[in-house]
Amino acid sequence: MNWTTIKEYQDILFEKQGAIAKISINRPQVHNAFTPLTVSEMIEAFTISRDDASISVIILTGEGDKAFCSGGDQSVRGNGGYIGEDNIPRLNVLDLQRLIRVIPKPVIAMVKGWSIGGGNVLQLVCDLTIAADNAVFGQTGPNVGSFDAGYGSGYLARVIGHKKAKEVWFMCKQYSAQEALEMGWINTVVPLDQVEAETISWAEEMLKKSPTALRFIKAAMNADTDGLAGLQQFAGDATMLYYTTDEGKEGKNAFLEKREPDFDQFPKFP
Ligand code: S0N
Repeated sequence: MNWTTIKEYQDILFEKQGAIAKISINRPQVHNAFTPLTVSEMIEAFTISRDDASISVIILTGEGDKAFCSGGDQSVRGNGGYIGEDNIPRLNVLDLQRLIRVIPKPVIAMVKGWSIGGGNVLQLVCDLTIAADNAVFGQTGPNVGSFDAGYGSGYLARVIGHKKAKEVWFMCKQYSAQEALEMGWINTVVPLDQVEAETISWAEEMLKKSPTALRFIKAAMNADTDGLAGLQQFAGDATMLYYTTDEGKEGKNAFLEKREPDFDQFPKFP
């Protein structure tokens, strides 16, 4: 594939091919476990992808064939969170989860190998998941003294059902890609050597679709699960559209021209 680097980072790769961005966790020596730095780099790369109008679809993956992500790097876990260079304990992966949810473009997780712990929650919050046949999914929190009681539990229950979600967390079992597919946890499974081509082909299919339609579908589905925060995103999208209408512009123009607005000229559809 013909990827070009958008920006250099220490812990991630940030690349682009046409309108598709790819963000790869680049710590294969620890199965792509993340530190506060890894997460802050991902937050920046996702923010750039959100703001760049030439990017329409984002792929999140891990470098190498052995792991998508094995969660928080336990070697830097301190009192109250994961410790970076500033010595402040953080759980900044929660900010990244929210960003992936609100970014108004499809985000695809491309999973090869381990998708475990907080890494598996990242996979979960992506809009779609394309897995290689060597992918393995699971949560380890109750084994290693951690848990994600936010999206990692509540949203998981929405996606695979309460009984299965409780099994995932209470038993800490590992599930094959095929088992994950049968649970509705992921979208498809393909042979490892085809996973990138398949992911690109799904991305290219979405590039042919109306971006505003995809944006509203994503926001609507998330509003259902994210409560008022989800509704805020959906409402913001509606406001953005309203600003582009003559009716919206009339209000602003009337104010600036110090006259009464003439809203009568606009149709009132049933
Ligand atoms: C993935 C596993 C099952 C793979 O096993 P395998 O193939 O036998 O490989 P290993 O030899 O174990 O691993 C290879 C090398 O990679 C290191 N490594 C792997 N995972 C991690 C990790 N997460 N942190 C640090 N190092 C890791 C190994 O140590 C080994 O290194 P060497 O060769 O030097 O020995 C297996 O590796 C495994 O079980 N990994 C740990 C998975 C895990 O428990 N992850 C953490 C789970 N918790 C979170 O992710 C919390 C996320 C979070 O931030 C959060 C979010 C919301 C709310 C709360 C939290 C919270 O912190 O609790």
